[in-house]
Amino acid sequence: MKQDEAEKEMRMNRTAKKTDRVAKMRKVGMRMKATMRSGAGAGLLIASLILLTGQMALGQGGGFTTPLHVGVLESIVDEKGDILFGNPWTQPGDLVQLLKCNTGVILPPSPDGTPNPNNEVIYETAIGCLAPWVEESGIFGMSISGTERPTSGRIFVRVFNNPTASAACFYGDSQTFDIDGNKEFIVELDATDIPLHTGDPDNDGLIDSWEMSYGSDTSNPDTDEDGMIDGHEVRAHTDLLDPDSLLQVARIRRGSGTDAIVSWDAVSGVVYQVEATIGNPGDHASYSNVGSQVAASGSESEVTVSGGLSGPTRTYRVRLVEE
Ligand SMILES: [Ca+2]
Ligand SMILES: [Ca+2]
Ligand SMILES: [Ca+2]
Ligand SMILES: [Ca+2]
Repeated sequence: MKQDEAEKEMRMNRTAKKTDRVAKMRKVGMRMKATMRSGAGAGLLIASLILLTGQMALGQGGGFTTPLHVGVLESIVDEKGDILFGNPWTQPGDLVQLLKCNTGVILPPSPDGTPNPNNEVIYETAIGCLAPWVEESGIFGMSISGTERPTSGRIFVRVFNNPTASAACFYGDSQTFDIDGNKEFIVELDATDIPLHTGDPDNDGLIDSWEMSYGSDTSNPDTDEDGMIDGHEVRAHTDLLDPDSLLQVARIRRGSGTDAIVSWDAVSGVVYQVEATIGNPGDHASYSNVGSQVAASGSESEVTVSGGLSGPTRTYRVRLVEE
């Protein structure tokens, strides 16, 4: 089966596979442990760990350190709600970091993804890195042992929406976790929706992180040059990279009798309000609603203006109704 077909099938099955969170927590924990026991490389890792720590353990009269298992149980989505890239068949997936909280709190990274010095990176992996029999996309797991394994302090997980931090435009942080003996850290992180680039140098209402996400130009307010600025296109759910996609009145035509029909390019599910003013739209023209709000169900919507063709000349416009 091709990778894209496999991924599609996995996505279709994703919802069905998330029915029992508690059972799954146990299952993933067991899988992570099984990886350490059964994998050839993992076996060597454990053996060397015992050799390294055995002497210390004997001297202190305590046990030696076992791996710390860290993992997420639900698929993480990006800033647009799409599942992060990476599964056992597609690597490298989006970047996952395990970091320290030296001051007890999480501090934001630099715009290039570099962590604050108080949030030192302990370990890095990628979305999709886990035992190969875990089928979901958008999840990860790690087993940390040896000198990388933290034995005290507070930690957290940071995930980026790209395989490299410097190319990412959004990230997400988990809850913090206090290490207390040998633990499984079940990561709570729903989405990578915190922007790394918050400036809007072209003043189009869209910060650079979102411009990167949509592929628009961070130094051009109207990337597709259709007359509608990038930020307004996002709000109107039109395509900011397609000059044929914008909010505009398509035509005004005759209805029955003196009725006029005003139609406009619409996006399904978006709500609009037609407005009119008498005469030409001068400065500070006062518009009033024509008819009720319209929830679009196709690529063009219309309202009938009763008597719209009689009486004075009117100018019509369509307003986006935002929640
Ligand atoms: Ca911008
Ligand atoms: Ca722009
Ligand atoms: Ca535009
Ligand atoms: Ca457009």
